Amino acid sequence: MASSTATRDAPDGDSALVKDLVIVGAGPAGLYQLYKAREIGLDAVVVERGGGVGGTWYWNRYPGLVVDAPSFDYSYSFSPELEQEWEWSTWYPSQPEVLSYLEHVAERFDLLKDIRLNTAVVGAQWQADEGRWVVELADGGTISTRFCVMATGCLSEPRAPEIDGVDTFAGRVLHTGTWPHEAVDFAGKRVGIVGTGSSGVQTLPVVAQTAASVTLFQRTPGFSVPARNRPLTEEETAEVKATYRARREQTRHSPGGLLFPPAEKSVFEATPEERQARFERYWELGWPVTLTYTDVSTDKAANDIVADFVRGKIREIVQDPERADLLTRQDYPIGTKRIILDTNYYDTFNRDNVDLVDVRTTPIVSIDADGVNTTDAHYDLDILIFATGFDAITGALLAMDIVGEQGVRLRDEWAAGPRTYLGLSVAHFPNLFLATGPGSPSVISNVFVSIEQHIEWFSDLFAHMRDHNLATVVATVDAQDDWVSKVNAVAARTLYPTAASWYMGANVPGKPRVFMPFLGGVGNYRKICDEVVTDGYRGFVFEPLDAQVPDEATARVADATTAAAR
Ligand code: NA7
Repeated sequence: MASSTATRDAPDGDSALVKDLVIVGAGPAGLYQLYKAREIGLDAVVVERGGGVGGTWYWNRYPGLVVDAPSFDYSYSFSPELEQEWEWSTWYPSQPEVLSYLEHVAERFDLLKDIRLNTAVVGAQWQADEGRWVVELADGGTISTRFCVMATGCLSEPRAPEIDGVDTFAGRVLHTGTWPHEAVDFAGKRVGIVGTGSSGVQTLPVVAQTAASVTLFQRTPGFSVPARNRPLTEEETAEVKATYRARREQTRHSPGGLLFPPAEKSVFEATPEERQARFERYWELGWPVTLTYTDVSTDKAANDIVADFVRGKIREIVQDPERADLLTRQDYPIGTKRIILDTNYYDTFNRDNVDLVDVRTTPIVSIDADGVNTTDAHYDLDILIFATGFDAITGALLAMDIVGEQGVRLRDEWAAGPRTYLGLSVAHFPNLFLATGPGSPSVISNVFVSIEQHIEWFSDLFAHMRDHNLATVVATVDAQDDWVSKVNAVAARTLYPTAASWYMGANVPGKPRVFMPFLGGVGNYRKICDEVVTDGYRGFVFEPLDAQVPDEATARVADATTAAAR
C-alpha cells in the first residue's frame, strides 16, 4: 500500500487531506493503532478532540480515581522495552499515572507528529465510487481515507441528567468525566455529589476530607469492595518484569484479561465455613468477590450469597443503621453492574460532615441558585458534582454521523441497539473498524488486552489487503446476524441482562436496552477472531483494488484471492 500523504482539491475548493488511515481518538487504542499503522507502512493520522493524548484518561480525572485493573496488566504489552522501562508506583494505577504513561508512550514512539489535537470528528461518509471515507471535522475540514478506525472509547461520552434549573445554580457544576485540569479546592465548601457508581464512590472520600459538608444523592447503591491499593515494592516489580512475557500470554488467554485465580466450583459445593473463609480472603486482598465461585454470575441463589456477604461487610463498617440500610438496598444481582473498587467509601459515612440522601424515594426535582431540591427537602450547595456516568459503548460512535454504503446511517442501523460482526466491524460500513466496539468483550475485560487484540487484528487485515491487492472489506449481514445472536445467547445465560446497567444502555433515557459486550471471555473471543482469519476472513467480503463495484464474479475473485492466502 503506497503511502499517500497528500492534499487534493475538494469540490468546494478547500484542500482535503488524503490518508490511508484515519484513527479517531488518541486514547490507548488510537495510540497503538498509529504505532501499528506505521509498522505496516500506512500513512495514518489520529484525530483527537481533546487537548492532549489519553482519551478517557485525559478527560476523566476526578479526585481519587483508581483503575480497577492492576498496573502491571493495565498497560501495553507490545513493547518489551517499554514494559521494562516504565515504573508503576501502586498496585492499581491512579488516573495521573495512567495519563503520564500514555503521554510517555506518545513521546517515546514519536507519535505526536501524526496526532491532530483539539480536532473533533463530526461524521464520516463512505464514497463507494472511490472506495474511500470522507471524514468530516468540526472545524469544517475533511480527510479522505481508505480505512477508518474508531478508537473512540467505551466510556468517553459523559452524560448528566436533565434537571430543571441546573443552569441557574450559582455555584460550580462539575462532571467527573470532564473534570477540570487544575485542582479543585473543596475546603470549607458545601458539596453535593449525584451518583454512586465508581466515580461517585471514589470521589466522595477524597472530597469529604476537606469539604465543610458533602451530600451524596444516591438513587441505587453500588456494590463496592475495598481496593486495598498500595505502593509496589521493588522486589515485586522486579519479579513481574522478569516474567512479563509469560504474564502477558496468560492475560491474553484468560477470561477477563486479568490474572485472578479461576473459580473452581459452585458456591453450593462449598460448606458455609469454606465460603466465608474464601469471601473474607478476597475481601482482604481487594479482589472481586464475584470471582469466588463459578455460578455467581449465572445463578441468582449463588449470587445472593455473595451479595449478602458484601452487605454484611457494609453493615459492619457503617455505624448508623439507617445509612447502612440505604447502602445495602441494591435491587440487582452483585456484579451485574460493575463492581466498584473504593478506598474508605463506607467508612466515610461515619464522618459528621457527610450526608446520604435517598433520591430513589425522594427524587431530585429541580436545582436553583442555592442548591438541589428533592421532593422532600432543599440542600444548600457551593459545588455540585455529577458522577452520573456515560452514554457507554455506543455513545461516542453515535455522536458522529457515520454514513455507509447506499446512504445507510449507523444511527438508523443501530436504532434498536448496536449490531456488529465480532464487535469490530459493521455490515454496510466497509473499511471501517471499531476498537472495543459493542459485541466484543470491551468493558467486561482489562481493556488494554482487548485493545491490543483488536488493533493487531485490524493491522493484520490491512497488511493482508495490501499483500493481496484488495481495496475494500465489509462484513456480511448474515455473519453479523449470527454474531449478534451469539452475543445475546451468551448474555442470556447470565444474570447481567436483569440489571438496569449501562452495559444494557439503561442509564440513558430512550437508549435501547440491549446487553452490549460479549461475555464469552477474552481468551475465547481471541480464538474466534483468529479462526475467522484462518477461515479466509469468514463473514467478510473483499473487493479487489481495480474494481470498486463488485459483481458476483469479482466477489468470487476476491474470495479466491483470500482463500489462496490461507
Ligand atoms: P455509572 O456507573 O453509570 O454511575 C452513575 C451513577 O449516577 C449511578 O449511581 C446512577 O444511578 C446515578 N444517576 C444517574 N442519573 C441520576 C439522577 N438523575 N439522579 C440520581 N442519580 C443518578 O458511572 P460512573 O462514572 O460512576 O462509572 C462508569 C464506569 O467508569 C465505571 O463502571 C467504571 O468502569 C469506570 P442509577 O444506578 O442509574 O440509579
